[in-house]
Amino acid sequence: MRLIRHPANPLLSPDPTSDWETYNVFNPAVIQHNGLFHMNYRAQGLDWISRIGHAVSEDGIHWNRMRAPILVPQDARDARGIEDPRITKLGDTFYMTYTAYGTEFYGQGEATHSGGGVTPMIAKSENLLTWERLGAFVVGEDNKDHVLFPRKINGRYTLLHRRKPNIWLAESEDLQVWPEEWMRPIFGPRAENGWDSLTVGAGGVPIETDFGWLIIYHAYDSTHTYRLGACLLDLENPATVIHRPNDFIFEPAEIWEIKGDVPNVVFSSANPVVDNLVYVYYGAADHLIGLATIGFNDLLSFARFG
Ligand code: BMA
Repeated sequence: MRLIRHPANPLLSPDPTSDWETYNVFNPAVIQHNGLFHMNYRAQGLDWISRIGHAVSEDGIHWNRMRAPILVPQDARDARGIEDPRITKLGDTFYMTYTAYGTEFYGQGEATHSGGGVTPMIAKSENLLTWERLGAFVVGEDNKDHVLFPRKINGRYTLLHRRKPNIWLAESEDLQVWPEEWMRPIFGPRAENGWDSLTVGAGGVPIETDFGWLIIYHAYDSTHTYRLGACLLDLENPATVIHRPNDFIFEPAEIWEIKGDVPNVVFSSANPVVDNLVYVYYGAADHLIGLATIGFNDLLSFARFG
C-alpha cells in the first residue's frame, strides 16, 4: 500500500522574488475550513530564518499565497526560526503547534543545540492568520513533532510529541500545564524493521475513526531517509497501539524528494480528510511542498490489517 503522488506536484515552490521565502518552502499545516483549504507553511529566505507563510486554495491543489509571512520570530526563543507548524481545530478555535528555534536555551541542563535550543510551542487563532502565543509545551529538552488531538480525551487536552527516539502522549487540563506524570511513551523505532529503525515522530492531526485514531508518522533509518508510516491508536487510551503495520506508506522517489536542501526527505505534518480522501501534504527534501493522497477506507484497512 502506497500513497499516490498528485500529478500537479510540487504544489508550492520557493519564490525567488521574495526575500523571506527565496530558498525553501516545506512542512506545511493544512486545514479545510468553510469550504477553503488553508495552508500555513514553513519558509526560509535570504537570512535562513524560518517564518510561516499563508496560502489559500479552493481545491487543495492550486494555491494563492500571501505576499508577507503571517508569523515571524519575536524574541530570543524563536530568533532562529518558527518551524514545522501543525494546526488542530478544537471548537471554534485553531491551535498551532510549532517548534521555536532560538538563540537562548530555556530550562535546565544541557542546551539542545549549540548557542541555543528548540522549544515546542502552542499558539491559538480564531482566523488562521493572526496567532497568539500561549507558551511552551515543555522546556529544556529536544522535543518536537507535537500535535494536538482534535477533541479532548477523557476530559483532557491530549497531544502527541517526540522525545527522541519515541512518540509520546501528553495531557493537560488547560493547554498550559502538561504534568510529567501524565506523559507516556507510545511507540518507538523498530531496530529490526529497516525504514523506521532510528527515530519516529508524529505527522498531522490524528484522524478519529470507528476503530481508533488513525496516525500518520515519519521515521528515519541509518541513511537518514525520511519515510511515512501509519498506525492505529486506541480511541479512549491513545497510549495503546491497536495495530502498527511493518511496511511504510511513502518514501522519497522523485528527484525533488531526493535532492534539495536536506536529501531524501518526505516529512508530513498535515493529513486532512476531505470527501473520503486523505490529503497528505509533505515537505520534500526540506525544499518544496508536495501532495500525495489515499482513499480513507484504504488507509484505514491498511492501518488495521496491514
Ligand atoms: C527534522 C525537522 C524537520 C525536517 C527534518 C528533515 O528534525 O526539523 O523540519 O524536515 O528534520 O530535515
